[in-house]
Amino acid sequence: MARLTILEYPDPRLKRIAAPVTEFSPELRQLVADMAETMYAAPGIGLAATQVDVHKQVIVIDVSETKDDLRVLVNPKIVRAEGEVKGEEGCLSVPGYYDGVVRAERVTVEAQDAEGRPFTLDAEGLLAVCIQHEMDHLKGIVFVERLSQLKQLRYKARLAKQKREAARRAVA
Ligand code: GNR
Ligand code: NI
Repeated sequence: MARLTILEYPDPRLKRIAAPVTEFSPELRQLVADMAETMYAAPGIGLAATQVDVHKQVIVIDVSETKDDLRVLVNPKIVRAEGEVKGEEGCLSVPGYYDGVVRAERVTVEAQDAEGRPFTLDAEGLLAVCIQHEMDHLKGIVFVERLSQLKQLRYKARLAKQKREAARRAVA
C-alpha cells in the first residue's frame, strides 16, 4: 500500500474529466487500496481518483464514525435524485476552507465494485452529499466552483494572500 499525493485547487489537473473503467485488473484493486489508505490518513470521508491525478471513474467513501465501512464506487451513475439540502462542505483539495453547498437530499446510484460487480445504492444524509461531491471531482468540478462568483473571488484573493505571505516568510 502507498499514500498518494492529493492535488490542491487550483491545480489544472483537477479539471480533467475521468474516463470509465473498462478493465477490472489487479492495478485497479491496488489503486483502490492506495486511495483508501490516502483517504483514511488525510483524514477524509471520501476521495476521488481525480484528486490523486488518476483520471478514471473511481471513488472511495467511508462516512462511518468507526472508519470501518469502506465503499468503492467504480463508474458511478446517479439514476435518481430527490429533495434539496444545503450543508457545509470541505475538500482535501481545498484545505482550510468550508462553505455551504446545495445538493440533492437523496440519491440512488448505480456503480460497480473493484471486481466489476454492479450494485445499486440508496443514499441520504452525509453519504448522499459525499457521493455527489466525489462525482463532481470525476467531472472536473471542485466544490468552490459551485459557490457564488463573489465567494470564488474572495477565496482566490485569500489564496493569493497566503501565497504572498509564504513567499515573504521564505525570504525573511
Ligand atoms: O473529507 C471530506 N469531507 C467532506 C465534508 C462535507 C462534504 C464533503 C466532504 S468530502 C471531503 C473529502 C474530499 O475532498 N473528497 O473529495
Ligand atoms: Ni473533495
